[in-house]
Amino acid sequence: MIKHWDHFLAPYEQAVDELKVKLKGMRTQFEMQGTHSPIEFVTGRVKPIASILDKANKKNIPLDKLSDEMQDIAGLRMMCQFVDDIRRVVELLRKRNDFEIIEERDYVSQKKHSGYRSYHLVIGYPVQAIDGEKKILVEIQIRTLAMNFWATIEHSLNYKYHGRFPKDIELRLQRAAEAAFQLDEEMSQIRVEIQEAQAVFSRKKEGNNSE
Ligand code: 0O2
Repeated sequence: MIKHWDHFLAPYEQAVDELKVKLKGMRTQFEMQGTHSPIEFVTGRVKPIASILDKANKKNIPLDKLSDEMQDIAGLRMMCQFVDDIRRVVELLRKRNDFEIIEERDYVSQKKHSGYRSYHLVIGYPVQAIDGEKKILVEIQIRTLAMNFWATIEHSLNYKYHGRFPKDIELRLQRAAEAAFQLDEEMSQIRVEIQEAQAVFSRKKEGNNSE
C-alpha cells in the first residue's frame, strides 16, 4: 500500500511542471525566430490516484512496482497542426540531453484497433530533490489537433462505457478516426498556403501590438 500519496506523487508533479516549461519554451523559440512552430500547444497532468489504482488493477501492477512499471503517471501532450510536425517534434526531443528516451510507440503509422493515433515517447527524466536525484518515467504523447479531438471525445465516452463500447458506437468511432485522419491529410495538402496565411496574420498582429 502507498501510505503517503503526496510524497509518492511529488517528483511526478515536479517533472510535469518542469517539462511543461521546457516544452512550451520550444514553441516560444520558434515564435521568436518567426518560423512555423511544429508545436501548437502543450499540456501536462499527473494521473489522478483513482486512475493509477484502476490501471494497476487492470494491468496487474503491484503498487510497490508502480514507479518502474506504470509509464504514464506523469504525462505531457504536445499538439501539432500537421502530421509532419509530429516527426519534427520527435526529432527535436531525441536531440535533447536533459532526459533519456526509453521507448517509442508509433501509433501514427500503426493506429490502434480503436482508431487511436498518437506518437508516444517514454522518457526517463531526472528530478532534482533535496535528498538527491530521482529518475522518473514520463510519457509524452505527440499528436495533431485532429487526433487530439478524436482521442478526447473517445476518452470521455470510455468513462461511460468502461471501454466496452456497443458495436455501433465502436464502428462510428472508428469511422470518426478515419475522418480525422482524412482531415489531417487534406490540411497537409494545403500546408504551405496555411502557413503563409498564418505568417501574414502574425506579422499583422505584431504590427498592431507595437503601434
Ligand atoms: P489516461 O486517462 O489518458 O491516463 P494501454 O493503457 O494498455 O492502452 P499502455 O501500455 O499503458 O496502453 O500504453 P499506451 O498504449 O502508450 O497508452 C497509454 C495512454 O495512451 C493512455 O493512458 C491514453 O492516454 C492513451 N491511449 C492509448 N490508447 C488509447 C485509445 O484507444 N483511446 C484514447 N482516447 N487514448 C488512448 P490511459 O491510462 O488509458 O488513460
